[in-house]
Amino acid sequence: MKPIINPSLMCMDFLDIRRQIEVLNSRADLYHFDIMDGHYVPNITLSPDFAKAIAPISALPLDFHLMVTDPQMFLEPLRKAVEPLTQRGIQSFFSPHAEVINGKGFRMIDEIRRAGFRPGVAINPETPLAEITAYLHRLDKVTFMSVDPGFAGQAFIPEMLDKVREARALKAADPEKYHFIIEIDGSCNKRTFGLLAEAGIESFIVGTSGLFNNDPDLEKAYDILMEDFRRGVGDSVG
Ligand code: S6P
Ligand code: MG
Repeated sequence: MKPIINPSLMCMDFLDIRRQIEVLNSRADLYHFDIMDGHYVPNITLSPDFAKAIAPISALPLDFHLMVTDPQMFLEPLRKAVEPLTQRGIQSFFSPHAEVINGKGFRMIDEIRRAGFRPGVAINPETPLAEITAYLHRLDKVTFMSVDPGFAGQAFIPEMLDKVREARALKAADPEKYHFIIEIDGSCNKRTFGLLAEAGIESFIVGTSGLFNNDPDLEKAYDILMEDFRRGVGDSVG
């Protein structure tokens, strides 16, 4: 299966945004777009206004990852921000954290769909899969965090891989019921690609360690990423 490559825009060079988007538009599959509120996580990154600036020059869906205590608050501003994409038939993702939506998960998923997004959820490394199984069949994507959310450049947490294998087994056992994309977020790079693909990851969010730190020239950095990926997956497959 062809992997989904999802560059994390918070790791871009902010002094060269337009050119980097032009480079990635013809290479990547999604744009991972971290939204933080300084409350759910102790950091602040991208914003709805920034999404509004990116949408007209993007050829790819935006993949919003809501590291916020009130994801609902961001639905309407982000729906508006992606209108230039929606008008071109490109549907973006909206993924709040399971840890904040549980208790109102079904309603939240309905609201995300009603706003025109593909619904996902993100789950922290220590959160078990059981926390999302009630509504898993309604999701288009699950983002498994392999670092605690909030910062780029953190160390990979291998303990979370069992949960990914569990999700893959569920999906394989009942493909009629489940259609969610299995995604990883955090420290996705040449040291982890093999492990991740072997566990069942289908979509790879690449940030500092997998893409942007590979080379100052983003075209070269992307070629290195793809070479590392092929090598990593090849090695693990044997
Ligand atoms: C982290 C955020 C991620 C990072 C990405 C960075 O809170 O949700 O999307 O941007 O993990 O990648 P790396 O290679 O620096 O860990
Ligand atoms: Mg993220």
